[in-house]
Amino acid sequence: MALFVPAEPGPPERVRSWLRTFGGAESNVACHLPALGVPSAWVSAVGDDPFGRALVREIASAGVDVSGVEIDPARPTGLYVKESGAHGSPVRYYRTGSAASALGPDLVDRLNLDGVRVLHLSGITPALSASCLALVRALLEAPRGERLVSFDVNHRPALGQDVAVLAKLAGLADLVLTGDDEAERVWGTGDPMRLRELLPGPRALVVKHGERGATLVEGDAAPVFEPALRVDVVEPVGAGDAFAAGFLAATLRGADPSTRLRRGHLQAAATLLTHDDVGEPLPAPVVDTLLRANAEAWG
Ligand code: KDG
Repeated sequence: MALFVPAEPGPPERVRSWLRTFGGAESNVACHLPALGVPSAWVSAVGDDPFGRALVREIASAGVDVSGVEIDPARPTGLYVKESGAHGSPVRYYRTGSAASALGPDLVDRLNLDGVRVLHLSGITPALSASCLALVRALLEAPRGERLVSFDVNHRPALGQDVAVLAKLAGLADLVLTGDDEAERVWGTGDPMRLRELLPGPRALVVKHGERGATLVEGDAAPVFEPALRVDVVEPVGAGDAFAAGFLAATLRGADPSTRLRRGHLQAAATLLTHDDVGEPLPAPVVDTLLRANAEAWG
């Protein structure tokens, strides 16, 4: 989606200058990955309009392969507006009838997933329309061989997602990422071990506990908790996507559980420091130092 953030202080009714950037859970994840050394592609649909052209160009300039993005001449690009605040950012969507909401399961036949090691999906897309739900379900049910399918629950109260549907879709993934607050809304608990019992299908589960840290429960191994990095939050939207990208990049490299979680936290920290949904990664020397630092330096 094209994303609008106020470019001056004051109530939105009075703001005249807006920064136009871009955002969306899956494209945010895709945008982080090239900077982490992982090639990525984003598949979606935009309208044949200036916002669509701009966001595809900007996502491509992050190094993302956008060749699978379709242009829908009949529908507009989705928009969203974010009021910025460190303790939550009210968002407004203008995406009913958008190009992306018209995507459907026929897309599966046009997708070339050869060589794709991770397919990342989110609980947002299935909430956009019945056809989007059918698409995400088809992707989760398709044979995948060695490919890992990750699913970020992304429960957004403003979207009115059906929590039973979210729970069912998550159960079909290999890796599920969720905040403990959203897990509470979907499964009635944010406790990682209790969630593990409720979600026996996925091989791995990452439960994020906000500014406290995150827990990885994988296979039969004992849960691993890693504290988050303390940062002065500018605006939190997009941090979960950044975390997913850092975690997935380290997973693809075969890193150990703590490093995978730390990579997630480091990527999230960079996004928390900006009004943007993606932001700039932390400088490599800072990342290297923090990856090696002991637990006290983090928590
Ligand atoms: O995770 C961030 C997303 O919530 C944001 O980019 C917008 O995809 C979005 C949505 O529908 O909330």
